[in-house]
Amino acid sequence: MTTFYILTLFPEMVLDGLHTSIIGRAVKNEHLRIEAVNIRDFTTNKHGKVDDYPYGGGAGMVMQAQPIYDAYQSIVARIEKRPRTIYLTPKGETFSQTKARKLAQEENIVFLCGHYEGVDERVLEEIVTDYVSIGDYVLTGGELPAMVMIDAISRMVPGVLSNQESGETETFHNYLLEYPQYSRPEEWMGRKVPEVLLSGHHKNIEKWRLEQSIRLTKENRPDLYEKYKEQEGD
Ligand code: 6GU
Repeated sequence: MTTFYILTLFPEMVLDGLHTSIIGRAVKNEHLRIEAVNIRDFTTNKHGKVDDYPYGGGAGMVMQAQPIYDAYQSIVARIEKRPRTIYLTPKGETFSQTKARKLAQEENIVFLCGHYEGVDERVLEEIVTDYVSIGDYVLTGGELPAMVMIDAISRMVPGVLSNQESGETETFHNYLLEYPQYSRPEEWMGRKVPEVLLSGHHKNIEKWRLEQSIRLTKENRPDLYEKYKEQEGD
């Protein structure tokens, strides 16, 4: 069983988001555990203050080291070895399906969600094993990136998806995007389902889907298409 620990100032945000749909079902079926640890519960001042002004000046506030470290220690005290600890930051390495697949093999993963202008560097040096970004844009905090990562990692954990919901999806498998899908009715708003999909001819259907995947990848993701061609040996 994989356990995700989320160090955050907004525990209800991540817990609400991750207890629905397939991930919620996996928690219920005990394939996953998701625990939010409220950093504010570990402050030592009466006001529950977790941030302060940056040394050297500048805009915004910095999250202080002590409450984060104590919240982290409350997790480490309960598990055998030092866990993978991911700090969500646009300065990190970009997340990918390959990283999701690897992280799905960990027993425990800690996510540190920062806010304000950042986190005191010294606590990062002390606890963080991986710096991860989810893409080239800036968000107001690490909670949404943590939820994105937990969703992607969870679906690679054995038992989380049913046989119907395959983990090795068409998209990103062999560097191609998935072909278009259709369901009933055969005609909707004057648009017909492609004839070949109604033919029952499996070879032709496979060929059509591969052509569609190649076309979509060329159009939307020329970078992926280059990798596909390399892998195909041309
Ligand atoms: Cl991981 N954090 C924040 N704050 N913004 C981001 C991000 C992470 N990844 C992309 N943008």
